[in-house]
Amino acid sequence: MVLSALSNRVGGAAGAVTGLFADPVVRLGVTGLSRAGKTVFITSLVANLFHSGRMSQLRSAATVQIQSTFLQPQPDDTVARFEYERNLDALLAAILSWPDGAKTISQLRWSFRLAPSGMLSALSLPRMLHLDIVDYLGEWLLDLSYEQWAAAALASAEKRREARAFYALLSGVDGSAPFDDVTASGLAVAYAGYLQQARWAGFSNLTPSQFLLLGELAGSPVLTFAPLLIGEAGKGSFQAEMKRRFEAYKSKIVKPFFRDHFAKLDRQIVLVDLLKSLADGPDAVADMERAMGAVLVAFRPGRRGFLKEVLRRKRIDRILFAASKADHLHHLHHPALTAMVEALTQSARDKARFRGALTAAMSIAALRSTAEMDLSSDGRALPGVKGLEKFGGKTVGFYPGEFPNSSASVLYQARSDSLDWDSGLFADQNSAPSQLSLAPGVGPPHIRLDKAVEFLIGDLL
Ligand SMILES: Nc1nc2c(ncn2[C@@H]2O[C@H](COP(=O)(O)OP(=O)(O)OP(=O)(O)O)[C@@H](O)[C@H]2O)c(=O)[nH]1
Ligand SMILES: [Mg+2]
Repeated sequence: MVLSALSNRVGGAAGAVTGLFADPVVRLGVTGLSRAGKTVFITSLVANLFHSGRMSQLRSAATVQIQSTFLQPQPDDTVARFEYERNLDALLAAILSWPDGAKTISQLRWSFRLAPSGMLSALSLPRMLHLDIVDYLGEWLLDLSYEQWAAAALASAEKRREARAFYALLSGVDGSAPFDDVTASGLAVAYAGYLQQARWAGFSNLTPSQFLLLGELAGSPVLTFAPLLIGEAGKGSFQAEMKRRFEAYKSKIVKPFFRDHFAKLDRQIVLVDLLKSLADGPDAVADMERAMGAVLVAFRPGRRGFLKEVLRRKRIDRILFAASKADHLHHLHHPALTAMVEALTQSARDKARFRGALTAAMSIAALRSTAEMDLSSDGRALPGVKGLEKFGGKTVGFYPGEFPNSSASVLYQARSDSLDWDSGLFADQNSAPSQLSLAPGVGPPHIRLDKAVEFLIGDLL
């Protein structure tokens, strides 16, 4: 019932606005590694803007600045539309696998009709503000050379079962031998196959992320390369051609993306699924730190390189770094989680602040699918949560284990190749979202989504 009410408004409102091009447009980027929670964030955000009953921290809503909000047709002809309706259906039906998996970028235009404010408000007409929400994958290769990327990619792949077939092929490749197309495409297919499987196994740090998409460039040289063990190799060699293709990939795919999309963003949220990495152990946190390091390069371009050039004219003025899926933890653990995101993104935040951007770190859940409960063990009360079991559908209580309370120690252990956390095991809850039945006027349940939105766009409303 709620769904159809939401859908109706989507259909009915489109095209009802005049002056489309004169009104201010704000572009909000939503990024993170794959599975970080980008799709759920945007879906829940839009649903909660439609029905703002759970958005009390969004001050503008409380002060009735917002007269109405609605979706508009996607304004950018060459970018996929973010499939809000389909994603909302999935969210309301508690479907676990999301339909729009790995798409490089998709976008949605959301418009606000705002009450006039100021001294002449009685004489003014309502204002319009368009918010373009851009969902894009964070795994881009930026200022890395082929050698640096190959070393990092092989270091991650080496430890993963999913990479065995690729390694078997790689061992037969001689980088100094003359280039040949058949070997190159065999190796690239094996490498893409490994990335695909590693993605399903839940790994992050899967580059180049475009290998995970089947686009029109599949099979072309810019997407037909793989990391090699770097050795001596001359002109015309297999290694030299892999390096050339890697550079072509950067200039033909990465650079246009940053020029056409990233460089136009005004506001940004970076989502990080830290809990999953914590549960997978120090190794996984180190892996995610490396991957995030690559993502965050975009927010602190160096003195030289194409990024600096592309981003020269424009800068993002607010960036929120958010740990997603915080509903997996009792609220007593949220400050420690936030401290960890702060530590992980420290240098990017410092640099962004230096460039004049406002930054913040938070723990949020775009879709709350648990409730808090006290569990007990040996007479000790443990702050936990309860949620639906992923397979089986029973409600179960969950305590993650001793939550590491020092972010410095977590990062130290991750960086020093520890096998397990000092404090013992830490588990991530893997509960299923429960079937949502929404009361009129309220969107999906969340944690601090309203605070996040207030930080990101509250000043504009
Ligand atoms: N409990 C809980 N689960 C969440 C939340 N946000 C996302 N998830 C789950 O995390 C998984 C990934 O979420 P998505 O929103 O699809 O992540 P994504 O970043 O869009 O993933 P890709 O598009 O594949 O890169 C899904 O199974 C979601 O149900 C949240 O706030 N709470
Ligand atoms: Mg997604």
